Amino acid sequence: MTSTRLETPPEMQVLGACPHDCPDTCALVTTVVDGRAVAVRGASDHPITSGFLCAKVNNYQQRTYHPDRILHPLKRIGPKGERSFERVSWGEALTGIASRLQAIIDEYGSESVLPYSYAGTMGMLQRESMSMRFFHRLGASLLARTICASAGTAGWTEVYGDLDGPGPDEIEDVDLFWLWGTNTLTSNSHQWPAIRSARERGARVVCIDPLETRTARASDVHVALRPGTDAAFAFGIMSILIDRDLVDHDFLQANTVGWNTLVERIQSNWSVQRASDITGIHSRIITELAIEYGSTPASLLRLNYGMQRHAGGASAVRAASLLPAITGAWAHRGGGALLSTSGAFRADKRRLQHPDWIPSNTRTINMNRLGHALSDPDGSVGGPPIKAMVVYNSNPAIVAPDASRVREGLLREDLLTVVIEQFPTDTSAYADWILPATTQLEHWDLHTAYGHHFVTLNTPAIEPLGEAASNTEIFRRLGEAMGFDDPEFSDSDTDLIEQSLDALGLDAQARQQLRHNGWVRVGEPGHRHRELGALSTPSGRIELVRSAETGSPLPAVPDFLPPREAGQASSHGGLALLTPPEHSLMNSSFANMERHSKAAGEQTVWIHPDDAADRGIEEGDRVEVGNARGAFIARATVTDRTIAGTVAAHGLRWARPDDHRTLNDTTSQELTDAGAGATFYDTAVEIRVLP
Ligand SMILES: Nc1nc2c(c(=O)[nH]1)N[C@H]1C(S)=C(S)[C@@H](COP(=O)(O)OP(=O)(O)OC[C@H]3O[C@@H](n4cnc5c(=O)[nH]c(N)nc54)[C@H](O)[C@@H]3O)O[C@H]1N2
Ligand SMILES: Nc1nc2c(c(=O)[nH]1)N[C@H]1C(S)=C(S)[C@@H](COP(=O)(O)OP(=O)(O)OC[C@H]3O[C@@H](n4cnc5c(=O)[nH]c(N)nc54)[C@H](O)[C@@H]3O)O[C@H]1N2
Ligand SMILES: [Mo]
Repeated sequence: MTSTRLETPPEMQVLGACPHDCPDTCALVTTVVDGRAVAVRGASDHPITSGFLCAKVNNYQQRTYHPDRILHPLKRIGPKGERSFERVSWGEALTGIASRLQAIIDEYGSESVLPYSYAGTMGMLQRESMSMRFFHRLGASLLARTICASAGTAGWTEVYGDLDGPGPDEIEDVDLFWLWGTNTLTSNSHQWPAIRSARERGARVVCIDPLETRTARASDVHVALRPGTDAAFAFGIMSILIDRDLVDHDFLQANTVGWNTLVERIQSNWSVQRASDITGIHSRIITELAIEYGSTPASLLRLNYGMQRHAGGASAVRAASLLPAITGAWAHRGGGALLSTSGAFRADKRRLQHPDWIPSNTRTINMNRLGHALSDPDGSVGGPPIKAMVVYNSNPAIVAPDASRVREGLLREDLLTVVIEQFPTDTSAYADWILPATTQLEHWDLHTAYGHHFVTLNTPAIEPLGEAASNTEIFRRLGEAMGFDDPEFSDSDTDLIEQSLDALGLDAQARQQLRHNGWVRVGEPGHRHRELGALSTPSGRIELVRSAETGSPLPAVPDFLPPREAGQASSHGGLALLTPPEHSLMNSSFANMERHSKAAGEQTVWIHPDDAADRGIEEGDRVEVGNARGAFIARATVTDRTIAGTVAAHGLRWARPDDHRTLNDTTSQELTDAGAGATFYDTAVEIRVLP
């Protein structure tokens, strides 16, 4: 990688991108003095970042220079999980890892190697480029990266074919927002200023969430439905829209298929009363909301990922996403629905990742079933046992469901575990080898987004600390150690930037703007996202009902699928446990930083006063939250910010030194109805006071 930084002036501003898994993908400005980053701020000229960063990422240099950073390769010298490592050279680590990998491949075949990664960084380079080349060339098992968004994607694409919708810079004319299964002020805060200014003009904001989140408190109406009942709510709304003919027949005629079938289904199966019985929301409220929605042409549903982490998560997103097609909201500027803008970037990653190198019939392991895959009691993963796992951009000991099974797997003496990390995490505690990764201030990257339409370039602000290396560089080195001499393993990070720009199809003008400003928009703001034109559904239109066999596991006509564990009707009994993000943490990232962990405080569990009284639980009691899979300890917060029957523990904190258990000890490895997603929020628990 060429660098001109040795000749740079003593103080400079370097443009970058926030790497974290958040819809906002902010543009950063890092101030560097004498080669040291001294401040990280939000770019003021970026239309979405608008000069402010969330409290997590502001002063990001504190993460980069944190004393706990891993800055040298480490080799395990004690029992797994006990965190005893010694410093080794890069040469020793690479040779040691490559020879173990080769021995495992010789004995068990290359599919016995499993990559495990998610979204520690979202960049096109450092997330998956060289890493994919490495694992595809190796012939490793494929990983289904389904822990976050795949159920929602499956539900949405049934209807619209690809993911896109109005971004925050397109919604100034919207008159009604439904923030549905999203805690906007916590997980998508750069969406809020646009909502706020629409509101100053008279727009109304409805928040649909079982919990009274910050966002619910800041909205005009809070609809606290039971978890996992969103599809029933949507069908209840539809029954009113149909009864009162609050329907845009011209839009439906021109843009959709399946309307008559959907109407028949709703009229025969749904009523506002049935929706009320399932959701726990009064019929009158559902009716009023439906009338307001049906008589406000410019409405936007901001769907996010809360509703999809349930057994029927894909069906929920699918049902909700039908509404703007029925009222024709898509035809109005900023109207419609937004789940994700990621489809707008149309990235062709073939050259970056070389899927053509994947040997035919390579098996795929679902990351949500890691505990199962590592123990594989009945050989049901198919193929050889997993004998080696290479973890990067993820902290599976904390983030994966059914965590005690994951830890059991990580403890296996015969499992080679390599962890590429910035910090000593609960996962790296089980590693045989730890390789030191750079942070965003130290490496190149290029970012698309899923909450807006901007591409952002991340230029390194400082040299890598210690012996840390970027993921791309680490996989280049691992490729070399494995003897891969394909030229694709010599592409530098700046080569990969060029290949990423090509993958996005950016023209010369866009590239110039990107280099100059640090960001560029794909497409003009304000185009109508779903009015006409060819969608990538079988019919090319909005599919209210599926028009052709696609292999989707969902029924042809949209339906409601009740929660598996957490529903009223489930045989599990107990309380439904929600475990959404903690405001000052980013998944499990930052949980080790003082400022962030102090703001997050200790693990609490919200419990409704009625449920607390039934169990003799009082405010501040130390309680155990558990089920047959496992349990964790928390401090009870008795509050009506949750509904009766539902409790909430925000995450994801790291385990305490004296107790490995965290809230994912209670969640299950069961999958969603489509997209094979995780069902984190479909969890039944009991709570008892600890003596
Ligand atoms: N501060 C912060 N920001 C984050 C993250 C973080 O950890 N911290 N994580 C990032 C990531 S990876 C993601 S995927 C996004 C996630 O952010 P969001 O898409 O907002 O999703 P969640 O926070 O999982 O859930 C949002 C809300 O849905 C509610 N919910 C749960 N079950 C249901 C249900 O059945 N129906 C309805 N209507 N609501 C339900 C929860 O109570 C929660 O308040 O946020 C990103 N942003
Ligand atoms: N119970 C429950 N569990 C959940 C969720 C929930 O809501 N409830 N949310 C789920 C969701 S939506 C998601 S997306 C997942 C998130 O799961 P993960 O993607 O695993 O996210 P993080 O916990 O942030 O861990 C990312 C790790 O990557 C590391 N990292 C960051 N940048 C780099 C880099 O450049 N190189 C390398 N090698 N490492 C890097 C960080 O230090 C961090 O330890 O968690 C899921 N788990
Ligand atoms: Mo996520």
